Amino acid sequence: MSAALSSLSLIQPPDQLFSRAHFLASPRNFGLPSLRLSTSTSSYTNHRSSVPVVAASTSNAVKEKYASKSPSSSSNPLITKEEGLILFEDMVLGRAFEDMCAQMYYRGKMFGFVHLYNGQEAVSTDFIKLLKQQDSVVSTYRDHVHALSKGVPARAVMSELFGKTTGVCRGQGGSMHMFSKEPNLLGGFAFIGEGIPVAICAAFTSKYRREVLREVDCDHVTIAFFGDGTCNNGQFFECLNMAALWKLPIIFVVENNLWAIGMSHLRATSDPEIRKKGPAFGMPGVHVDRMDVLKVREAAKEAVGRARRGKGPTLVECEDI
Ligand SMILES: Cc1ncc(C[n+]2csc(CCOP(=O)(O)OP(=O)(O)O)c2C)c(N)n1
Repeated sequence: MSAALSSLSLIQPPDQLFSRAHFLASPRNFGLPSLRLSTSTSSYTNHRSSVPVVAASTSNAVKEKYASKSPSSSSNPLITKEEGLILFEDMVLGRAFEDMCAQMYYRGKMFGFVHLYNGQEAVSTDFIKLLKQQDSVVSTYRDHVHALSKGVPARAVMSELFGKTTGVCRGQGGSMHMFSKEPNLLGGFAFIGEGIPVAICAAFTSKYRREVLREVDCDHVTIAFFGDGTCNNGQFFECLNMAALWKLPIIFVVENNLWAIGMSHLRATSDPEIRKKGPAFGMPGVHVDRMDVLKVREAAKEAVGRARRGKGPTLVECEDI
């Protein structure tokens, strides 16, 4: 643990040290997300809308604060051996890749900042492995593993981090700006929230092609990943509005690790239950344990299926229990 912490601390700018160490202090974050089966979910209806807020779980802090609000329903997290192996392989790839990044950064082989994804693998794997090649993914500045899950070769991502011309962006983007046309990875973004409008454009394109240009087979969906801190950014709200207004085939995936660098989510956010912001705009808001691979997969299947069927956007908040 101490080795992991010390190598991580060397790849984070000083303002990230406390939060990252704090995040890593949880033993669960040293294992891959679990494959444990759990069967209950909870739901309640937002007072401003009839769109349900579905809650699979809450963090302890939020649970204490909102303990009284969650009656339950059920889910059916079934998976075949082959599917399980695909998920497992992708998560192991993500973890091994990031561990190697930590080592290489520590040895001074990479320039700029490098932000790792350890502990969040289930989210990337579960959502992106449901997508087709033509579906789009928009990432954040913590983007290596999203790129891997979307099919960018690990060699091209690592070369990018080394600043080589063989990198996915010819070595000119670096850690926070992974982009690859063929798998429709529409970018990592150093400025938080900047990727969300790009994702809206991709989703709008899909809808325009299907409904205006009459390309009936165009059922492409877009996923935008971002952190809890980004949800206090104006672009998030503007994009929720447009997505709901135009019923766009998009999924907003919030990777809520309870910290925005050194700022606690609970200190910075008037209502820490991010999923409630979905129903406020007229789309479902789902809450799921991001450490439970099967639960995340169920939430992802539901949201991706909904977008593909032309039923509009979903906001999914993935959080530790
Ligand atoms: C527009 C903008 N403002 C401020 C920053 C500085 N900054 C870098 S990371 C970060 C916090 C991001 O937190 P979150 O969205 O929760 O992502 P996570 O830490 O979970 O990856 C901030 C404010 C930035 N990159 N872009």
